[in-house]
Amino acid sequence: MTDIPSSHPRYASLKARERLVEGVRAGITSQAGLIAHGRGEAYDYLLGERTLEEAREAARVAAAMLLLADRPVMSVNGNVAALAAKQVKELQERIHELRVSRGMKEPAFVVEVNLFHRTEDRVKAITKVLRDQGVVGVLGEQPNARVPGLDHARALCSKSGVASADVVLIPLEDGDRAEALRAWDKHVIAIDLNPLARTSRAAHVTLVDELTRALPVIVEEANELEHRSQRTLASMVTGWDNPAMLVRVLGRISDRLTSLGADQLDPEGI
Ligand code: PTJ
Repeated sequence: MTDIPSSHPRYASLKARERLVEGVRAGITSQAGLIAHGRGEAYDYLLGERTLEEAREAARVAAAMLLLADRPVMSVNGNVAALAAKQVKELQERIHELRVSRGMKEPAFVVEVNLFHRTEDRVKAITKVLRDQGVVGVLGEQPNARVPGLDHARALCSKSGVASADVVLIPLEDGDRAEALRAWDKHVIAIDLNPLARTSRAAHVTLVDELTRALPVIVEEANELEHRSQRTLASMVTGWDNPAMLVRVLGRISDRLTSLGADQLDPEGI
């Protein structure tokens, strides 16, 4: 890895890039994953590289969905494994604990490796990264179901994972697959920095936020919901208006661009 000084103003961003480049070398991340990350970075810059109030609100509703679900599943790909295996473990663990304490019949929060550019070697490598981090019951190595409407290996999934899930959390998902999951009657939670992406628009709830920031926010919001009734959680979910939230995020970007433009014209600015 390149030695990046922690004093560099873009330290966190450069480290994330390094983790993905290393992920490609280790056979975890696809080369296309590097391009996807670059697109995400551009949107993050427009958002101000912080968790917006809209993302926190979405995280609260996402947490409610994960606590209420009969069978919640999180899908993990090569970018997620390289950037956020630790946060995946923390989210799985906490949601499981909260579901146990709420007396859910099937408290497990299943993690399944689902790849767009699927190769069996990458599935194996990602599964190992997740297991080494402490993620339990990782599915994906032996797919025995298909997402309807998708062709090729990107349709593969597991009967006891995505296929039987009622709620699916999809960080950094391809738009086609997100739409196919929704058409399959799954309740979809997306994490995507691009509010215009088909994934963001197809999801029932979208966290327009950077993955490594967003996953801990879902944990924080789930903790806040610990003692709320099932009824209260259900009304949060039914009251959520995802398209309206996406419009608010676009408004934030537009305001930020306007204010950055004004700062650029002011030599004292920025
Ligand atoms: O590992 P695989 O084979 O499953 O492939 C994974 C990628 C991400 C390459 C694949 O799903 C893909 O091609 O995705 P897309 O269609 O490029 O969409 C990825 C979305 O994630 C884009 O809208 C990006 O803006 C967004 N994104 C990228 N990095 C981040 C992100 N969103 C949140 N946090 C990030 N760190």
